[in-house]
Amino acid sequence: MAHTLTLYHHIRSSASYRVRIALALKGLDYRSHLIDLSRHDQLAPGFAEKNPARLVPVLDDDGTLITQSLAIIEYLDETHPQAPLLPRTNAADRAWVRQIALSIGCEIHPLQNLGVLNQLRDGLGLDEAQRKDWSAHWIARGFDALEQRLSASSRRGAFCFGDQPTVADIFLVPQIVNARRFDVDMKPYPILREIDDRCMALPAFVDTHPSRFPARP
Ligand SMILES: N[C@@H](CCC(=O)N[C@@H](CS)C(=O)NCC(=O)O)C(=O)O
Repeated sequence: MAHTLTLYHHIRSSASYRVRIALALKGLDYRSHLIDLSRHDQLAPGFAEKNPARLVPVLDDDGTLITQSLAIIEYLDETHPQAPLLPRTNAADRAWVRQIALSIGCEIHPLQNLGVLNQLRDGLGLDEAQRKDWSAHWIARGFDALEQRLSASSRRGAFCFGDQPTVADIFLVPQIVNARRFDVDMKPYPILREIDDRCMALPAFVDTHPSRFPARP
């Protein structure tokens, strides 16, 4: 089958992992183009044509370029309606799911993005331990609110919303990978851990996990 989708992504990027999960949940085949952030591939001249912000992921659907993991995932959800990633029930349910994704994508993840951590090191002179504390602080603050929101909601089921994974879970699981990387204590978040465990029983989350990709020589 001819590939029409190409994903520009980095193995350890949580925003990239989100899109890999969405593609897997929908059973979509795609061409994988790795952008190694540790080798600054995102700064190579050609990549700015894909994304002037020089961030991954980028999806190329036969020449249509899309950046921002949530925009990519919603695009995939609209163009490939099987295995819906947003509730088809009503607007309030969809807003509820999106608010979880956005609380992670806008309020947690950007604060411990590679560029921010590099600026804390190069611009403000923070050492590795200080940068780790910084990341852990913002993740814990975001997870406190998320745990509370999920514990209080009747919309929660086996997953963040109901009994099928949605965009909310797609954002949550990669953020938990980051949390563990920054040694965030996950004990205060039993609901988040339970949902993570359920997701990690699904091939779409396991097969696309950063640890599944061979290290580049
Ligand atoms: N809001 C964006 C975030 C994209 C993003 O921050 N990507 C990171 C990797 S997770 C990146 O490319 N960082 C490269 C850098 O900071 O130089 C999305 O959801 O796609």
